[in-house]
Amino acid sequence: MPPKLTRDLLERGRDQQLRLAVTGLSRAGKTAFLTSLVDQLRHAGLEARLDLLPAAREGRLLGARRVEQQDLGVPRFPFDRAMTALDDSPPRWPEPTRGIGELRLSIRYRPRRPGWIGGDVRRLTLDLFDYPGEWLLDLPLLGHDFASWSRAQTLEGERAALFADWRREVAGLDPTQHVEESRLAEIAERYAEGLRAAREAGFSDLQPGRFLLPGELEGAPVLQFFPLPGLAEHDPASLERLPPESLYATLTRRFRHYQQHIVKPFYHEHFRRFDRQIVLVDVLGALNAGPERFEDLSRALSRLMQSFDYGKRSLLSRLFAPRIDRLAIAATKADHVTPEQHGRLGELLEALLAEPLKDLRFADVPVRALSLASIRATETREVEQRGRRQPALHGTTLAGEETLLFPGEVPKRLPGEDFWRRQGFTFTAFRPLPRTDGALPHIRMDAALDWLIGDKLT
Ligand SMILES: Nc1nc2c(ncn2[C@@H]2O[C@H](COP(=O)(O)OP(=O)(O)OP(=O)(O)O)[C@@H](O)[C@H]2O)c(=O)[nH]1
Ligand SMILES: [Mg+2]
Repeated sequence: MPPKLTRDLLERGRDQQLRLAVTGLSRAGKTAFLTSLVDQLRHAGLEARLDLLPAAREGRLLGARRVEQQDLGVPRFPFDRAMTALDDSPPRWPEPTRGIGELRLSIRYRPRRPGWIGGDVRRLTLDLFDYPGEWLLDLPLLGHDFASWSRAQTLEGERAALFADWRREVAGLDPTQHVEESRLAEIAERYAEGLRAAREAGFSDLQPGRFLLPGELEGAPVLQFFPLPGLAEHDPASLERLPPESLYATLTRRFRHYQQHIVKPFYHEHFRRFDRQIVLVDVLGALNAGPERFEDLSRALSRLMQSFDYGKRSLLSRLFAPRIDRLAIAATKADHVTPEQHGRLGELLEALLAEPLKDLRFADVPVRALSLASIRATETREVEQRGRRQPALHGTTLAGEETLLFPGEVPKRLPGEDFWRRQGFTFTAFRPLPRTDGALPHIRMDAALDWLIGDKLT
């Protein structure tokens, strides 16, 4: 056995290795979270503010270093590029992620009670990986065949209008007939346009993900399929008997190819073996986007979370079939609201994820809900208004304008009609705050770290 693999197995056996799933849809804040996590741990011994992480508070956390990642065939997570953007003048946000990136951190700490194994300083290896959020939504697609997937792609309300061109084109198609290759490509392009428009309009539940971000698959026939409406009117057995050149059989083949050759490898190579998970959700962004988007996000996340294995770990499962035994759900970008609203944000997230949380409780997997800001973009100020002191946020907009604002109230429960009618929440995108004292400024990254890895640092 190669020495690296033996060391990996030994570390896993001793539980000194964790693989953390940072799960979140597109723009949820995964890259910002990973960048901040690495930066906080690198500065842990000195400048980072990590009071909610006992190992750091007690001075036992010595720091972290990037080491050679597990899979050398996967690109490295572009940490340096992200830091260059954040340290720019004015600071910029890291770019949206276009492909997969891996990262392995070796964290050094002193245990509370030094034992004889490994001396006074121990090491925890943390494996992390980043990917475009768009691709994540393909995981639930693995549970479908072409017919059931087609049925599940319902288009209602505003979404239906965004797909109007595609719907016009697909309306006249007969699943039993042959359709020219170039025509299929055109209709698939109309579908991709619909998906892009829906993303632009703030919707989340968008499949297939590679249509939005094809990477090296641009123009390949495997991306030239679309759901077929009206299949329920046909007898399923007779559909299966249609000749290979029929529209139904052609689309089924392409759908299967997409599943087998694109989604499955992505899932198997990157998403199966996790020990811990943090689900990042841009709750405020969804609140800002209105009721239809908000529900769409809730539905997409519920489906998505069914793709992960949760449960208690044992030595055997740790080595051979890892399962997520602890989970954090986090509302990101909490610096967009004043601190007294942060608690509500976590509660609202719990309401948004009520369905998957029921299943997790049943599987007896501990979950913690919190709100955080991986990289702060605002500072809280007290402002006097009509004789009352009130908290407000100060930040610089992306256009460079210094702004002081009262973002409005976050509802505690799933918002009712009243909230949406008032549209009581304003969301302004800000530049990240410049770094002052070493580590990136954050809110509750230390609480998230404590929940996710703190028990391994004792
Ligand atoms: N104010 C604030 N904004 C944030 C924070 N984290 C992320 N953002 C904003 O959200 C945007 C998206 O964050 P990313 O980390 O790139 O999101 P992602 O999940 O990696 O997105 P994809 O790579 O597209 O899947 C950033 O460009 C920022 O504008 C935060 O802690 N505070
Ligand atoms: Mg990203």
